[in-house]
Amino acid sequence: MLIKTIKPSDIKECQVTDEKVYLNRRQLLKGMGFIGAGTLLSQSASAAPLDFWGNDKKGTFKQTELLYRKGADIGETLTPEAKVTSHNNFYEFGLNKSDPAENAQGLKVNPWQLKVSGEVDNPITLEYDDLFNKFDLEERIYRLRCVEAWSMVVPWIGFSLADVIKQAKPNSKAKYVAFETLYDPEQMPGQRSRRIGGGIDYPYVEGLRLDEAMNPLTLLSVGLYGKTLPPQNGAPVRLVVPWKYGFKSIKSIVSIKLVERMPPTTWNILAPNEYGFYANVNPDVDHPRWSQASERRITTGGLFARNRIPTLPFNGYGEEVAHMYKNMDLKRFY
Ligand SMILES: Nc1nc2c(c(=O)[nH]1)N[C@H]1C(S)=C(S)[C@@H](COP(=O)(O)O)O[C@H]1N2
Ligand SMILES: [Mo]
Repeated sequence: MLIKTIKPSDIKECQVTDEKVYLNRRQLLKGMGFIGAGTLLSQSASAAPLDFWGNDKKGTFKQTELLYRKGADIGETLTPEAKVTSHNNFYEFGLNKSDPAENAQGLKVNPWQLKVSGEVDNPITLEYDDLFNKFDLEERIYRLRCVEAWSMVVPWIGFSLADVIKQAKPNSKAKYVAFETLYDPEQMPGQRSRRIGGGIDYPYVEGLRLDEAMNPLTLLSVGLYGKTLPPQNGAPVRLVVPWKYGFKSIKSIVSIKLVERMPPTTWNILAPNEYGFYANVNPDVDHPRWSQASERRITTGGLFARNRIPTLPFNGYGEEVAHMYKNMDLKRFY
């Protein structure tokens, strides 16, 4: 156990995450009128719900053990489970990194329906149990690189999105895939209040080109660290696209729709000059307000662990994915 010399309430979240980027992203929302100055100031005053070091957070949501095929070691130190499940972005439950773990524990995930529809010959609906029984579950250890320039290494459990799409039999019109998160304001405080939810027009939506969706790396995740996903990580099923910025990896999905045209995506709608449709991790294309050349790897350590590492093109997955973009200007299609 770490001996804490600093009370959690003494530490602003912006010191824990990357201070500059954290403030910048909030500043954007504030400028758009979604966060009052009071909100910015009250961050440190509100009691931190979690152990600051992230070591003791368990949550009240019941996770179940999964049966799965072990994944390949990628030679990276895993981010501890306590960090993966306590440092989250899930704006439906609030803007602070600790909000999702605090506010999402009551999310009802069973029953759940995930519909696969649109330009397909065989529309399918996956019920809660289908998410764990219909496909072989395998572990995939992936790097997750947030656009805010922090990253983690997470042992996800799930199955290839391609397996699901193949079952639905896309027709010749299908060119893109559109994803939607649950819309349930009663359960998601950020959907009831523009202040809590960052002014996003919910439901949260995301999209991929069909070849990106069919890439073997693209995962539908139903678990992490050997158990079902906790709500803050997107229970019961979320996307994981490891070569793209984290915001593409949409959580708590209820709809996957094959479509003809490039679908709208949440962060692109909010700030199109800052967040593109593609959002491939790229150290050579900076965010308009901060550098993407390096990232803070969240491993162990607390306040004093720097862990600054260079960011890799396609988050290190170039061999698997660069061919999909070989004729594209990645500065233009950011
Ligand atoms: N529905 C929804 N999905 C979401 C988000 C969100 O706010 N809402 N945040 C995204 C962002 S910005 C990141 S970095 C990842 C974080 O996933 P994690 O909390 O499991 O690490 O989820 C992504 N998926
Ligand atoms: Mo992110």
